[in-house]
Amino acid sequence: MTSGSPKNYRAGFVGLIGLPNSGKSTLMNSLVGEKVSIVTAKPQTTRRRVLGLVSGEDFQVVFVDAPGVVNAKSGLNMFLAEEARDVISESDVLVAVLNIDEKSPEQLEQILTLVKESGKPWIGLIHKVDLPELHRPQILRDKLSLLNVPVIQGSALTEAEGLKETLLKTLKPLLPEAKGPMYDEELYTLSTTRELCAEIIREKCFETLHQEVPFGLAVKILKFDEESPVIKIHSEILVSKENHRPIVIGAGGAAIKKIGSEARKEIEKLLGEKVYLDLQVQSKLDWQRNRGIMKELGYVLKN
Ligand SMILES: Nc1nc2c(ncn2[C@@H]2O[C@H](COP(=O)(O)OP(=O)(O)OP(=O)(O)O)[C@@H](O)[C@H]2O)c(=O)[nH]1
Ligand SMILES: [Mg+2]
Repeated sequence: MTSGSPKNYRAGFVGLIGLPNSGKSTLMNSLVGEKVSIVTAKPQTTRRRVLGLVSGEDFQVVFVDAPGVVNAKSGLNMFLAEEARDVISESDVLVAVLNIDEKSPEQLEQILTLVKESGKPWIGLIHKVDLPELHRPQILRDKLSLLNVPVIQGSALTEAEGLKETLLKTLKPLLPEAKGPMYDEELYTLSTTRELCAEIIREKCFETLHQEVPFGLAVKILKFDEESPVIKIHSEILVSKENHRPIVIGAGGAAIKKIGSEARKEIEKLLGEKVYLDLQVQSKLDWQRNRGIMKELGYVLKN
């Protein structure tokens, strides 16, 4: 037991479960107070779970940001589906993130079914309430009110502080009792610096590139050299089709320059030091169907 931990200490893993684009990663960052998970306007941004820690006097929550729930039986999408399911089964408590701008109420119901069937304690979060309501969220509220679970609402974008306070207050009694914190209270994520850098590069690719290109793209850090006066990062952007390579590079190298310069600035902010960032674009045909490459990239759950 950590000396000084209060008697009623609680700690646990809290999975954020929702559809792609429901705002899980935005919520995660606002709860942690740091950018630990990348955010874009495109669905299926988050691919692997990201852990973000919030510690208080008598509690520690490890929030788990999962990929949006999708139905798929092969390739990268199957990994996303499995990863979301795994986060559900490994969490102590779940937050169903239900975004009011979702076009399909049936899909939102699928999230409710998943969290209900998990048998875990959970709360419903009606999210993005700063937006005009699109698709009869009152039906959702009525459904939630019958389920006998705590329901809160808010916007991680426009009222982050208030939402954090309400969410933590609602979550705390649902967390398992614990002798003390599970992780160092100073930590805010369990991602490594390499992982954070690779994700920043991927985010800039998502922002710069369109149509199907970002969805078939992965980022690998080849070398992270901290010995030299300027930190040198060598990274590879993998594309799944040969004709995506010139798109990532852009006319006269314009796209890759933009990705590189935006990623470098953000990595420098993260590391607090000057960085030299080298980006190479490689095509590996249909890497999403190649188990060896998927594994190397961390997109395989079971061996
Ligand atoms: N209006 C509004 N937009 C939001 C809110 N939270 C997130 N967004 C926007 O919704 C989009 C998706 O946000 P993300 O946080 O990446 O969503 P996600 O659920 O993590 O998405 P995936 O990783 O693809 O599953 C981004 O454009 C965000 O800026 C919110 O509270 N209000
Ligand atoms: Mg996300």
